Amino acid sequence: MEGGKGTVCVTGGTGFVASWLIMKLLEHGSSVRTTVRAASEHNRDLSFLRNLPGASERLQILYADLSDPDSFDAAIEGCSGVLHIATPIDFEGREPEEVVTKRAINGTIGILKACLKAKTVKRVVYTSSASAVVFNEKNVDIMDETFWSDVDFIRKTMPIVGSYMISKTLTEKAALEFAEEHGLDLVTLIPSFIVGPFICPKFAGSVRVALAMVRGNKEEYSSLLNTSMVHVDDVARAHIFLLKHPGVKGRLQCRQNIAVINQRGTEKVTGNSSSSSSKLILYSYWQSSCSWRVRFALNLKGLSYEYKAVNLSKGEQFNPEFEKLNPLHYVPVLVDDNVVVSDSYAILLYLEENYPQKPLLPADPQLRALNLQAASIVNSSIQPLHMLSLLKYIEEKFGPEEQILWAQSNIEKGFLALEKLLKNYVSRYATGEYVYMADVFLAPQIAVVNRFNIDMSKFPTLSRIYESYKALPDFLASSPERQPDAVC
Ligand SMILES: N[C@@H](CCC(=O)N[C@@H](CS)C(=O)NCC(=O)O)C(=O)O
Repeated sequence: MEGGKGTVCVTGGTGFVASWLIMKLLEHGSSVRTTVRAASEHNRDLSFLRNLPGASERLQILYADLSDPDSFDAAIEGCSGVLHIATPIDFEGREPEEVVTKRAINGTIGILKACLKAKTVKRVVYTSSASAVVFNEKNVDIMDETFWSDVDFIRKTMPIVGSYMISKTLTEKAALEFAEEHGLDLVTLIPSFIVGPFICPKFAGSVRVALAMVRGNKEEYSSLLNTSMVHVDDVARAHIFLLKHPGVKGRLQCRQNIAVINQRGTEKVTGNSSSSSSKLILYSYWQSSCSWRVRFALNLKGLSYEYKAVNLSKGEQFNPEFEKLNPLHYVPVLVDDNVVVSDSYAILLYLEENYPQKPLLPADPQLRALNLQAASIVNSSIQPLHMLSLLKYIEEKFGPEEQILWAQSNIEKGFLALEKLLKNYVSRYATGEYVYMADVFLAPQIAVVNRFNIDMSKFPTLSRIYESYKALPDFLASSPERQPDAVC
């Protein structure tokens, strides 16, 4: 079979997606060239490709290897479209990350050079991966095509399995840059977690993981947490669509449903992204800033909860029933099934460990420490010094004047320290562009100080980030006046 008008080259033909795509292209009447690695010639039976309907007339299999970037020239020569799917996968960390990445980039650039040499290639589709998008510290619900994975973050958090994610991220960037520089019509397709049937003899890795619960493989459950999945047939159709529609440019995500699997691993698989546990109960008082922190955190993590009001002005915190939950007689208290935890700081750490979605502590050690420190300053060195019971005591002992002066001086001391601490990290939020634990503690704290006539112009950083908090729906929904026990 000669290459010519309409012939499509698919790299990595023995893989899960590529083999399915070859089958679909043949069904559509296309002529296909595919590449497989020569090293596997002796131990790999290619009959699953050769026996596909239409293969004997319209499928040609050639040897090429990403380790030899020039080896793709023959497969690409004369083709009108190239679908570059071949990619090194090494989740066991057998090779150093740099080796995997170098092979992926050099191989891809070799393929793109072959496309330029051929002079017949009108369109290239590079198959990237959601791994090139989602692994970063950006604490948002939706990541579109403008998001990139952060390779330093991957190196820190996934030392063994990270080479695939890093190589996909850097290869996609390199491909886009090369195409831009050389005027090559290239689009990148970013499928999420691919599932569905397969024709290749090797058990497709993502399908194996998707079946973790069926196979009872608990170690693999975590890969499925909040995972966006897509059917292999849709991925194949997206490739074919992109070949035929040169007007579509840039990066394109290809995803379908989101499987939300409860952190405990087995309990639920639902069809939407809002979580999960209906067992959480929060004992709260609408005006309590400590309760507000927890309400804000629960909202950020998308956790629904039952609200149980404890009326502090009526002394309900001293009821014997409540005392069983917190012998200190303070709100908030969180009950999660049979776990009871009080003190907002402890609750936040509990949530972080048990509901890790939307992390409230960044991975970077300095930023993490700073978040803990800022939260702790609010929790131990500001709020306890202006809490109602203490102020009442001061008022009784020393009079109302002393009460307000005491509160003001302690709040200002804490705020001044926070201004200095955050100075080099602050951006839209306390420690950067994302809402973390420092913000969860700071936002309600700043909100309540108007009770004490604090001159906030002395604290420009805190004033600025407070403006950002006021634009956050999760913060607004947790505010006192929107609570069921609010008396406004
Ligand atoms: N460090 C604790 C402090 C809790 C606290 O002070 N709660 C206040 C409301 S913000 C309370 O329950 N006060 C009741 C009282 O003083 O009797 C936390 O963060 O949960």
